[in-house]
Amino acid sequence: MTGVWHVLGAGSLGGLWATRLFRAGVPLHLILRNPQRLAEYHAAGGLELVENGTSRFYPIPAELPEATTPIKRLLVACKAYDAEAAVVEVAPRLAKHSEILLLQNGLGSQQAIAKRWPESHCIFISSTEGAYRQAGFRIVHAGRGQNWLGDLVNTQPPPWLAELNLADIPYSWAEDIMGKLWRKLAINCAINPLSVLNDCRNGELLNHSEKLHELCWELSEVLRACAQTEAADGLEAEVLRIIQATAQNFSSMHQDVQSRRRTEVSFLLGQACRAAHQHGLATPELCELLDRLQVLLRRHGLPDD
Ligand code: NAD
Ligand code: KPL
Repeated sequence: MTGVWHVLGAGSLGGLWATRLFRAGVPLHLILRNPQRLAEYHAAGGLELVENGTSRFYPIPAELPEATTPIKRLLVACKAYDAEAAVVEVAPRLAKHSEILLLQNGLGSQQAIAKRWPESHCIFISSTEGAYRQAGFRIVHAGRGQNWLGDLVNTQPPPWLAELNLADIPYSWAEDIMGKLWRKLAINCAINPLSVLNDCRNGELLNHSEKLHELCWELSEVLRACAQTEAADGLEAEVLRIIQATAQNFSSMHQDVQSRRRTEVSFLLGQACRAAHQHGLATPELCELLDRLQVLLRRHGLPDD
């Protein structure tokens, strides 16, 4: 084993990673946000993972951010809008040259963390796994997928990747992690806001093929302006393929809005619009989509960023 992992945020994806690492014998600690949540966790007896209809408890040790043991490898499993503030809480414990693994969707939060803690070594992760929380500490593994890991500074894969093998966590080392993150961001920008505005399952978006075409065209332009040419290639075809493959699903943003949870819009469509603006690109379709989405979010009493 290559040292203790700390998992910050015991939600859906954090719980999915933590339980699989723990049962493979990898030493790890969960970091829970406050004493009340820690007490609830102790009362629950651990994290419960439901896979293929079977449920098991994992009594993973848990602590508060202000514990004093040094942190050498930190998996940040909060939403993008919480990630930087969550790292601030444990920053005094970060060992020199610690590793910070960032599981956030979209872009923006990872760069902010990498800039703020330059002595740490940041690894970005793009995940297509699916998990959701059914109750306090009960997590359902809803869909298999892939985790792409990559590092903007060191292109060599780290030795602890072997622990992901042991834990049966699917992964690939991505030499071009920014390409993977941008591609996923663009797909989410094409599908998720439209599904919220039309209040529909992904498949129904096939009735809006002209709008999808215009959005994909502008998104491809944004990707090219950001030097993400590969991520731009064939974007529309992949969006249509994903819509068909997930036709019966509601997008994650649709689910967030339905459950009155804050969305990650600022790190998805907001990020695409900011990048367009920085590069002097006119993206009227994306801007209009963001405006309409923000109006809807405010109408639902949700933050529009
Ligand atoms: P989640 O809301 O289920 O879990 C986040 C957890 O972080 C919550 O338990 C929250 O209490 C905790 N948290 C927030 N601030 C904290 C702090 N300061 N200290 C300690 N804990 C704190 O979110 P999620 O669905 O696991 O998503 C995490 C990230 O992974 C998001 O960016 C999401 O887009 C991405 N993602 C999720 C999935 C999925 O299937 N759930 C799939 C791919 C990507
Ligand atoms: O990732 C997704 C999401 O719902 O967030 C898909 C299904 C690909 C749609 O954008």
